[in-house]
Amino acid sequence: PPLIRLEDYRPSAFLIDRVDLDIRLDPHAARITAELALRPNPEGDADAPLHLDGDDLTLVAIDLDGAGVAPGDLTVEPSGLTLRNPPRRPFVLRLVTQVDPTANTKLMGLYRTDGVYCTQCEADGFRRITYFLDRPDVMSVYTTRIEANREEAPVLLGNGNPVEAGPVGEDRHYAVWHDPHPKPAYLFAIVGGRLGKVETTFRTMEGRDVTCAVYVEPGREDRAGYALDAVIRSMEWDERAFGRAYDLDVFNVVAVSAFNMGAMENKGLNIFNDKYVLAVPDTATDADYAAIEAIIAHEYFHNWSGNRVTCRDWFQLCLKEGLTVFRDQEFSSDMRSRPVHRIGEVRSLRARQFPEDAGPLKHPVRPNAYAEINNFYTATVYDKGAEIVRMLRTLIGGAAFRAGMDRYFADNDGTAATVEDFLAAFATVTGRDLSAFARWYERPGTPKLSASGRYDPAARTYTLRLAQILTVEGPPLVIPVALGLVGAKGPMTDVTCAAVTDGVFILDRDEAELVFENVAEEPVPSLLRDFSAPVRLDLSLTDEQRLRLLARDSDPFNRWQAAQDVAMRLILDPDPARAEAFAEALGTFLDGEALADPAFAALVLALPTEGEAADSLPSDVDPDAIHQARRDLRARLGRALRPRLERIDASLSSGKEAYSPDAASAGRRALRNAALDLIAAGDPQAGAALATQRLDAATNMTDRLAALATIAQIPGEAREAALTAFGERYAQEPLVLDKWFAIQATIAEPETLDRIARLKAHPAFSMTNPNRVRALVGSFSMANPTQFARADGAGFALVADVVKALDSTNPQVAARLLTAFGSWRRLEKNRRVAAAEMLNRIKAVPGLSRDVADILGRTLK
Ligand code: B3K
Ligand code: ZN
Repeated sequence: PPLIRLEDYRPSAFLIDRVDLDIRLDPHAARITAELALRPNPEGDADAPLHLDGDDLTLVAIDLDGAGVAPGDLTVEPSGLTLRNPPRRPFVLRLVTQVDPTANTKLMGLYRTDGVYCTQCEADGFRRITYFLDRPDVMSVYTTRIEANREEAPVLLGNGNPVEAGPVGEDRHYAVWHDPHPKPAYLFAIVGGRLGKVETTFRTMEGRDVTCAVYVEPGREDRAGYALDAVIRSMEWDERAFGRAYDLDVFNVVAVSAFNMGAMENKGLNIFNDKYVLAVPDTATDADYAAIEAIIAHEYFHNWSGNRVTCRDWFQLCLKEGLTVFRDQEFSSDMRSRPVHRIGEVRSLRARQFPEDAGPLKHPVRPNAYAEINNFYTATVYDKGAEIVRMLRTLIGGAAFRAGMDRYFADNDGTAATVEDFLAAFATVTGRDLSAFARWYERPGTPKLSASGRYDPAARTYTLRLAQILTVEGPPLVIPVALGLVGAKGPMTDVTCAAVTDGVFILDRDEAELVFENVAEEPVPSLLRDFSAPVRLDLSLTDEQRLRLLARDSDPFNRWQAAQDVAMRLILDPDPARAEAFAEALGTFLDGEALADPAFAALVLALPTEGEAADSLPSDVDPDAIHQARRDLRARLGRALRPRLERIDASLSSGKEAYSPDAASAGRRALRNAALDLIAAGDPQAGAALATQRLDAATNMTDRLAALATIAQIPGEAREAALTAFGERYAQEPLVLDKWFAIQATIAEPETLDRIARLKAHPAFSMTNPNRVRALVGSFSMANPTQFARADGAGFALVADVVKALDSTNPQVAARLLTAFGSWRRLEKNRRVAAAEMLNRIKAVPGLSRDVADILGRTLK
């Protein structure tokens, strides 16, 4: 597919100031009348024709300032329409188009899910509703009239504020919405359907009363309360943390069941995958509650970082996404335990972004070129993008960061901005040159930070050498390295180092040498505290030194990291004696602190994943060997820690108290469930029995699912009985069945392939609902490395078949599934050959979508 390049950006030849829409909803023939107030863009090409984007549209009528368009002046193609000689003055174009919402399986544009009409326009879905300048730097004020059958769609929602509503004839009705804030088409949305709601009001710091509502399938209103509460907390927080107030009279969230991603920040009308809205203790886990809170916040925060200030072009995607992820991470950290949340952020960065950045799909946080923009909503743009914002804050300090954010919003409000505009705001308020820092946006690959130290007892100095090793040639990056020294009794607070300010050294050269003075004993360096930069740290320490960090460091992140590092080495290079020493250190840690901070302790007990172990190897990855080594280590730890784990299990037993999703309660459940899982690793028989008990006694989904997950990895009748009972109990709960599909898809046994084949025929499974596909097939490809990457190729074939089947109906979801092949070149030979064969089989399919062809082309290159 042809590439679109950043360097080719040109302003649009025309602008659209005002859009008046009249949308008549109908299951198969929705009619859209669009009146577009156009004018030539003074900054655009003065002689250009007018090209409006279109996709899968039927053009019913077109006129210009009330008169027809001469057929010779108009070309209509599948990709849009062109007016050869448009007026060189303001004019109004009226377009009537027709679409079939029921047949829209791509879930882009206007579609219907479970009888509810909804839209998804980012990145380029608005052109599937009407012909338009579908690019984010064309911003318009929208007025939308929606008309529908009253029975079918009693609720009609649009962007902005409601203006009027009323009946139309016998059985139809209408509503008019007006959004005063100019916006790009990708933020347009409507919803029509039979929906229940919960609502409340919020008074902004500016004194505006906002009606906030969450709409869900009727009868599910009791599951919407947590999401609504998260809306209110998000609004309060953005005022407090960033001085950002909401700017409309209503804020609506709608949950729909078929959705290509998590949620969408349409102005005043956020549309959500119902998985990230609906929650009651019997169906949602602690992780679900946390995700709902984070995603509600994320979409709400976009109102400023994304909507009020949007992106000039799609290359600038990180401008809204990286920044908004940073904002939602800060929000969740304030709502929960900051260190625990930070560890979670880094775990997911390493699980998703590091492998992406090391494989064929790697790209800069601001890409230079793309074939299909929907393939660039990646962990790199989102999560590494957020890390860049966090490093900027570390670099300039919290107060200057806040001042720079204020400046950014003030200078760019109502405009479509660039990464340069963002950095300019911080350069202005600090007077600093940020051009070297800006390289983070351009440079793909995860840098390596290599470190080594030397202690001189006579001089009482410690010399630390730091060097950055980049994956592509070029001038150095600016890497904030938060650090400290740790002695036998704890952090060495008396040492000094001129190059370190507030515990941070800024490495902006290829290498540097730091000399610490007044160092009374040989220290262990604690580097990259709180994960101060998205790099791979290369520092060789002994297990004893690392275990000192676990026991004594003041930085919780590095304490956790130390345990991870010891475990990782034991997975890659098993050694019974060192494993025993590790178990002993964990035991001491648990005795001292497990009950004081259970959430943190649960993370310390969670060993690096198989994926992380694979990612740490340069080539010839054998997933079976990694799986076996990790399993053996867990078995050993489970046996060595058994009495302690049982004590933890007993002392955290929740008894009869009511479930609460707060972080402290969730932390206790997490530790107790981690203990259960480790007991089972050490003694599968006893573990299965205990897990079965726990499954029966569970009073909430968190505990029930954790017990089921433990049993699921232990072959035997108890497992099959537990799975059957769970499936029957939740037969009417699609979101719970997704968990059930996922648990079975991730069983690390050869029979899992047959199991998945059976589950594909389960009445609750559906290829047209993205959540179902992701639950069964996505979990398999992403979280079952031994079976997905089977040497016989059967796992690859399973996923390839689904990609092929899905490509013609939902190419976005198909392309996303295909990214699971991203690390295929680092596998050992047999697996590599098998993967290549499957990829080439997909390639042979005629008429592949641009989405899949793009991922495939890059993966095979
Ligand atoms: N902005 C949307 C993602 C749109 C994805 C389009 N393929 C959700 C979000 O990041 O908030
Ligand atoms: Zn976003």
